[in-house]
Amino acid sequence: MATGSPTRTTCPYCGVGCGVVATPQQDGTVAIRGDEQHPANFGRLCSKGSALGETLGLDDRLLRPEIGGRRADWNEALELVARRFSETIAAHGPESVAFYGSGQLLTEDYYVANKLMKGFIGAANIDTNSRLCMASSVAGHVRAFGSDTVPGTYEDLEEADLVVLVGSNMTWCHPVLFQRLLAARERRGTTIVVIDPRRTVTAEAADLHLAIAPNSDGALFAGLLDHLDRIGLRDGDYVERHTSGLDAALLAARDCGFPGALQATHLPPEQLREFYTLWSRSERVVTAYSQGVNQSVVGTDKVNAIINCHLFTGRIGRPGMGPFSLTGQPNAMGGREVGGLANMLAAHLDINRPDHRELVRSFWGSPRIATRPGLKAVDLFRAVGEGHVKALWIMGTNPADSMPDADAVQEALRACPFVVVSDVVRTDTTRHAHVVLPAAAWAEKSGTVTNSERRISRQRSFLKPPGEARPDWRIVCDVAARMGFSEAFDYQSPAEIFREHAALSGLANDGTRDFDISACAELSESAYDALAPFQWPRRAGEALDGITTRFFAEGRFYTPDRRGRFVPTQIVLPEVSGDFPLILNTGRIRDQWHTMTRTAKTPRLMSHYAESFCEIHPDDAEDAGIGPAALVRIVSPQGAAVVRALVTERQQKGSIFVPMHWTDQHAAQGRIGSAVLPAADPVSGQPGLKFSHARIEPYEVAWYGFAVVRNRPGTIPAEYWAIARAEGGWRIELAGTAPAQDWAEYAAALIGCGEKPETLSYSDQDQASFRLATFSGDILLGALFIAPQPVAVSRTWVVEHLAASDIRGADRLRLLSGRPGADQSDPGPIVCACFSVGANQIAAAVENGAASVEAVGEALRAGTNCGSCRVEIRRLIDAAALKKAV
Ligand SMILES: Nc1nc2c(c(=O)[nH]1)N[C@H]1C(S)=C(S)[C@@H](COP(=O)(O)OP(=O)(O)OC[C@H]3O[C@@H](n4cnc5c(=O)[nH]c(N)nc54)[C@H](O)[C@@H]3O)O[C@H]1N2
Ligand SMILES: Nc1nc2c(c(=O)[nH]1)N[C@H]1C(S)=C(S)[C@@H](COP(=O)(O)OP(=O)(O)OC[C@H]3O[C@@H](n4cnc5c(=O)[nH]c(N)nc54)[C@H](O)[C@@H]3O)O[C@H]1N2
Ligand code: SF4
Ligand SMILES: [Mo]
Repeated sequence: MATGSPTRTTCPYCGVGCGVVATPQQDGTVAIRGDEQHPANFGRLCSKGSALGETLGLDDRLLRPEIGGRRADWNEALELVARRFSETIAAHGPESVAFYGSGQLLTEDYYVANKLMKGFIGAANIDTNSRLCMASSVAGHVRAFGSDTVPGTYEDLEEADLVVLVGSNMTWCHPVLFQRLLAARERRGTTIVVIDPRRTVTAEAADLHLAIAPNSDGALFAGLLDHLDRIGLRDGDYVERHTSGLDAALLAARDCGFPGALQATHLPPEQLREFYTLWSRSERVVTAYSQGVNQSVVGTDKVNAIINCHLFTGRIGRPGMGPFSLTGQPNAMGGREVGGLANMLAAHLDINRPDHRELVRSFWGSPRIATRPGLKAVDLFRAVGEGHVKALWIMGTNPADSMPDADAVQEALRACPFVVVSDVVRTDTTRHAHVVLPAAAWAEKSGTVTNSERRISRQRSFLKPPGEARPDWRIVCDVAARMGFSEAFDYQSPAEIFREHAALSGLANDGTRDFDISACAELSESAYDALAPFQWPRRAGEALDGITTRFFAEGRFYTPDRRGRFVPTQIVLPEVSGDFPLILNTGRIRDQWHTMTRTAKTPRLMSHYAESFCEIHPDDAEDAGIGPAALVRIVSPQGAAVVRALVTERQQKGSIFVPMHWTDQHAAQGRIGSAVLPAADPVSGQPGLKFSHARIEPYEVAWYGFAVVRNRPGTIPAEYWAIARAEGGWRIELAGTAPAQDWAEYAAALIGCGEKPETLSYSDQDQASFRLATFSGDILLGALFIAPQPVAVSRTWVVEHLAASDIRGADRLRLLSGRPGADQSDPGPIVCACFSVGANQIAAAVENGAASVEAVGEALRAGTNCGSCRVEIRRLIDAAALKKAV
């Protein structure tokens, strides 16, 4: 089959920043593979990256601008946005308007949005979802280094003897980098320690798991600093020549000490000692951290507690050692480079310094410049709710779901006089927009992104934008022009914006700022097109090659005295409240990306978890009267959500965990953001999304249901539902307080009808249990299973019938029973999304002698592509071994 030419681009999901080769096929699909030449992934992709080709469908894309829900043309929409922003500014001043952006925008999009707000509107009310993600790392870096610098590289993880993962579920969230780490462990015997209150798949793959009490990381690392001091591990020379502030930090650490760390973390003393010994003994140690550190009201202190230990031992900026902040989004780092946060300027210049402001203003030739930091996300939406911000433009993010206290955010949006949303699909946020602008999506956009190790890669378009969709940078520039700033926003291409960004980074820099890519200031269009991934800094005159860059081995920090700063960190023991005795922790699962606007499009990625859940320790479940697979209501002072109970000892007592992903688009009451506390870290403004007060209660229902249908129903008549795409249709979990009058009628409404439908059904006498399947010819139109307790049918096996084309006779009766016969196989819940291999298949392979993850891979291919399910496969092998042993 003839195909289009391959395009090298970058994955739009996580901060690993893998290179992707996309090849459009004759039949309209796009083949996706990892880019062997990309230094982030060397050809590997994870389950989400591999499934990118399946997310490009246009079924729910925004194709045209809309005003008040009606179709509008671009000119009308842009005019309206520019007029309403200009009028609001004229009447109420520049701080009465705001932008809320995203670490998923490209650097060029981000640059122009920041330029428009800070330089031309003249306020700094531009904040982004990076506030929910990386703000504590940024603040911690700035406090310690004087700049927002990630000192190390991915290679350091491979060259370390000890890798400590703090608050990071890397197996699922940075899968390809985790596979690199595991491969390095194979080669050199790296020790991996995971610090996480939950026993995650990452913790299971580690050599040591410290299941600390939530939020006790600060004490853990303060105790470590004290320990390092007591055993004489100070790198006297490094500390003397390159740092300041040690005395105060040591004093605070001594206050905590081993007893303080013990008290805060609740760890067994020997485990704490083991960790301190490991860390002390390994010169080559990388402490990598993610949202278990950042998303905390003490997040910045956690970051500095970690950095303190690396500065103290001089273990920074050399191969195999250093603190390492794992960025979340594909362009979290690029957003920071352009100053996309409300307390930054551009190019790592300081908004609080008049000389820096003047530098940027004159470079931009702008009439004014923001003179003080703007509102940070939580405060920003509060100001929207209170009526101080009267016009808001949201780009590439879904705050109606992803902000803490998300119902209050929805209220604020509802009350706001003018809301603009640029997105690629309809979301819970676009519902509140006065103007919806259709943005070009990943496959259609060109620009750059920067990954966790400061590596800038090109994202290249390989499809034409559908309908009237336009790239974000273009939309921003079009509005800027209509606000009277046409000259400063007269860009013809992303390359032109990138050159300007690069030039600004080198302006009056002379080594005074870390971020410098002035080597790109005069990049031609064709050189930009061909740009290979490179790490910053790249100063004017330097080659754009693949050399590795690190910071701070020789000091030279970006503080005024060029010394790195120790920061004394406070230890606060979290309080639990009487009415809300549990700690609600939230985060991610392997196959979903945030609010599921793209990953939910592919059946493969919906098969690992088709429904949201709440991990609960068995004791807490028992106390609350919640059985396995029952529905549980999570209640906090902010709000509530209803999800499936997943009772497991992997969760520590006193805490529960719910994924952040489910929205009103996929479930009736699954938005956990409603229940999340909006309290934020006082230094970084990052909300503590991992720690809310909550209680759980059974969600009492009279009936449970499970359905498969060909077409998504317009409405789903049940108090509880969760819908997921399946091959050939949809799968739906259902529950309600009052049974339907007539289940057959209910089923007909849900399933819809096809040609000459034939229906089989079964019900017990009082209709408490009911089963129905409707066929048209040889294909299944839909099936419904109702029971008074959680429905026990083989989900994966039932769902497979949607894609089958010859269901006859006995097979139909089998389907009605919800279980395969002895002659049929039930794959069980899908474990390997890359090759759709289920738990039952793996168990059978193990039964047949596959005793290792490798052997299972050989038998079934499971775990042989991205590898992120290998820990789960291991778990199944261990469970089988245990069963044999008892
Ligand atoms: N599959 C998938 N991958 C993703 C994303 C996605 O949506 N889906 N999103 C990307 C983005 S934007 C981000 S920011 C990253 C996030 O990547 P991660 O930070 O790895 O993911 P999370 O699940 O948010 O949180 C990590 C862990 O922090 C733990 N934790 C909670 N409280 C504490 C605490 O007090 N201390 C410690 N030490 N740990 C704690 C949680 O139990 C959880 O297991 O993932 C990126 N990658
Ligand atoms: N409870 C809880 N809440 C959390 C977190 C948590 O751990 N727990 N994590 C937080 C973190 S770390 C993050 S990063 C955020 C993420 O939260 P969000 O940013 O709200 O989540 P996404 O679903 O990634 O939203 C991106 C939106 O941009 C759209 N989009 C995709 N491509 C483009 C494009 O090219 N242009 C435009 N204009 N739009 C595009 C998508 O359709 C989608 O609607 O969530 C935060 N919220
Ligand atoms: S690890 Fe997966 S999600 Fe992250 S960039 Fe690579 S392919 Fe994309
Ligand atoms: Mo994030």
